[in-house]
Amino acid sequence: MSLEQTFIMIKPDGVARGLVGEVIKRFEQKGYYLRALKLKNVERELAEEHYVDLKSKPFYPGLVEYIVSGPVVAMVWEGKQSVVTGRKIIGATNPLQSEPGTVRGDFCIDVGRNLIHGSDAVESAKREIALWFPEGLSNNKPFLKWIYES
Ligand code: IDP
Ligand code: MG
Repeated sequence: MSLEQTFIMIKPDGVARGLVGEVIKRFEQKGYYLRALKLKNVERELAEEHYVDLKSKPFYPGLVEYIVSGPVVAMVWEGKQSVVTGRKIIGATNPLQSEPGTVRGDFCIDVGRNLIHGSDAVESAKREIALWFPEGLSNNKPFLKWIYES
């Protein structure tokens, strides 16, 4: 069985609004397991590197300001197809187009305050996890047999 990892970050608005538990709950109850978590004040260089692919976009400076504006919760969640399913749990980039039942669909309105980040592909997840967790991950696999058949 190949268990994918995805990088999920609760952005400063999500932390400030007290939605950390709500987000964690949704990933936990799906059956994914938490390999890493930290509350972090983000250095500007890290925010810039995280969103380096968007550097040419007009909203990039505002996006970097948003990410450094308060602590974020950075996490790694692991399980079958966690990248694509994580994106479904999160919802569309623009919260007004996110379905109800998704995190963004349920808890936010503006694209520039869309509460949460999730890796968009397995390769970007690897890059982001290495960037945010250079110290490596914990070894936490307590309940696999209750989630997977084999
Ligand atoms: P994603 O977070 O759904 O993967 P991306 O296109 O990778 O979306 O954009 C990264 C982040 O940049 C978004 O989550 C959002 O916070 C911000 N962003 C994207 N498009 C806009 C925009 O048009 N205006 C302001 N912020 C934007
Ligand atoms: Mg993205």
